[in-house]
Amino acid sequence: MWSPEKNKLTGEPLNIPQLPNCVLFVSDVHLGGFDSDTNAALERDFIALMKWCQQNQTQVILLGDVFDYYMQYGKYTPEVSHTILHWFKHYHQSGNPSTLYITGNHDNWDFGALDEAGFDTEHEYRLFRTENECILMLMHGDGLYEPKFGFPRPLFHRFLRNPYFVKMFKALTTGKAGNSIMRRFSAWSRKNDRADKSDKVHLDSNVVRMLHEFELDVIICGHHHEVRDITAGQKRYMNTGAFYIDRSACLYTKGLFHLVKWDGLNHILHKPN
Ligand SMILES: [Mn+2]
Repeated sequence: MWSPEKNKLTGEPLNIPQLPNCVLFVSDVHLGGFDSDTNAALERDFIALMKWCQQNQTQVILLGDVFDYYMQYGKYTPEVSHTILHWFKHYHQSGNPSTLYITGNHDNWDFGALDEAGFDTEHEYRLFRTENECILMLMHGDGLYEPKFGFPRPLFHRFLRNPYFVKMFKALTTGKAGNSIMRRFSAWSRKNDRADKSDKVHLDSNVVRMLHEFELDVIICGHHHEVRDITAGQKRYMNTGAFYIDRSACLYTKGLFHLVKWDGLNHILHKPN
């Protein structure tokens, strides 16, 4: 259990914010990665779920790969993001609290547009304290920059996130062309990722290790597109799975975490019994 005197994770004085009472964690929407009908259905279901959260006093936290590929070029933002960024901008301007957006390996290249839409943007991880004093870590799941976690991103992901590569890629392409090239590449890598079981084992085993090594109580992430709800002693690992496949997510309410599913037809968030 977490002790207020120490923070093994950072070694710094504890300053961990409290998680709101009711939170929905969503990741891996991969909007823009499919044919136009599929993209439209995905966007419609996602926005409907965001509205449901607003009506039900539920704070949303996005855990990355909301867009299948997202790279901002100056003022240019990919078209696929416009409806959602517009919706959130309006939502934030209407006095709602800022939505935390932890970027993933498909939508990491934000250069201010997410902040402009009122998001609280994070590229690594965040910690929260729950009402029953559990420490929760949130991340996307593709790895972490800081070596102390022992969970480096795959070499290729690090290359894609490298500022020199990004600068060169942006210099060689227009916003539209660059996003289109990388979206095609994303579709290809998504196909391969799904086939690669070892990636899933890699994420799952690192999460369980980090739960113990850093005295965390709960880790929630996405990335590998399969839901997980694993209890190891007092510790809990939850993976939201992929919204684009299963309309799955995680819900925190009344001090408890649940895997949930969005029923876009009936606008119901199904919780386990
Ligand atoms: Mn991912």
